[in-house]
Amino acid sequence: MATRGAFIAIEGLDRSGKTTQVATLQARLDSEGIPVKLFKFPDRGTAVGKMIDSYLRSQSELDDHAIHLLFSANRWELAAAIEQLLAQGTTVVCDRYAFSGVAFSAAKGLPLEWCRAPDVALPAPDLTLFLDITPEKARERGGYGEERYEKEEMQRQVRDVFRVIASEFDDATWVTIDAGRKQDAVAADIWDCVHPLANGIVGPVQRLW
Ligand code: T5A
Ligand code: NA
Repeated sequence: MATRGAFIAIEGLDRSGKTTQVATLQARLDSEGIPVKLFKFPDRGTAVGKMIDSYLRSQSELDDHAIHLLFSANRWELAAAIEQLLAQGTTVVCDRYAFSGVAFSAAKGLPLEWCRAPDVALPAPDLTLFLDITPEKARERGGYGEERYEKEEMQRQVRDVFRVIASEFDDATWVTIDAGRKQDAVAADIWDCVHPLANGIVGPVQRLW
């Protein structure tokens, strides 16, 4: 039976090592001869992404609802491309996805169900790997940067919302990984989870949510 590519999301708190691990995973998939394409959300390169970038760097102000919808629109801009790649048998790895969208906006106080709504019917990851890190460990990595959400109290609240989101998934679809360890140990756990999906998936892409 024909298979499609696997859709894998790497989620996590700021400084948890997502971008580092996504690059390591891409190299591993490449070396195994598995076609892979990376996406990163927000994608700051699109027209919507430029507005998001300006907001995150505190160069512009936006209503909490408005910025939430822009983050979602940024995913919708790329949803068709993701689906096409999956159909062609390419594994798609996303550095953040809709779960970050919900977690960060709900952490600011917007209702969880309102936050979910604009992402309903987006392609759903087959596997989400949540890189979990304590604020204390994140601080050891040089602390948070200069961007809008990179403050300890905000990150604690985001972590709480991610726990709620995680509880809605089964153990095969959402895996929490202790990202406070050495890079190689985290990468090994990620590969253990991705490896069984890397030769493709039978059946249609699921939908959020
Ligand atoms: N957001 C995002 C929303 O509000 N709504 C949305 O819908 C979406 C998609 C920008 C912000 O937007 C919010 C969430 C964010 O606040 P971003 O552009 O992904 O999101 O954020 P970045 O700043 O690019 O990424 P992070 O700061 O979150 O970092 P990463 O990617 O988690 O971590 P990484 O790999 O860059 O590593 C951080 C540092 O730690 C070191 C690295 O070398 C680096 O210096 N490091 C380690 N050190 C020790 N041990 C390890 N195991 C290490 N792994 C990495
Ligand atoms: Na990153």
